[in-house]
Amino acid sequence: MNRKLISGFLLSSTLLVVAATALADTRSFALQAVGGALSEGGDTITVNQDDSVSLSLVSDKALIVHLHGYDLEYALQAGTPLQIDLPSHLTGRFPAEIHHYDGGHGKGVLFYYEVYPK
Ligand SMILES: [Cu+2]
Repeated sequence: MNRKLISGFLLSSTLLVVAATALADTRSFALQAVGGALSEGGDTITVNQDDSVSLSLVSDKALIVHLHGYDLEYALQAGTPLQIDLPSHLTGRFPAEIHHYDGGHGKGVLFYYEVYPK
């Protein structure tokens, strides 16, 4: 390979890396739960696989959210926003269930997390 070919190859590899990075978006969501249900922000978070997903979650009562599929649990203190970086490598529609609400039993699904294949 001569010098010109090598630099051309390096340039196209760099462009490929930039293109691949651009496909993964950064997505931010903010959800507010009142009385164990969402008061705003809708009940479905929709992203694409491998997006960087950041979720701010706040509840008027202490609760534990269990994200099925990814099997992750998040404990929320009343009135204190929790900043969560959600993984997005698994595709599908996953319920985020309330497991404990204000010291009592759960109140069902807080929101759905939908991850579409790339
Ligand atoms: Cu669960």
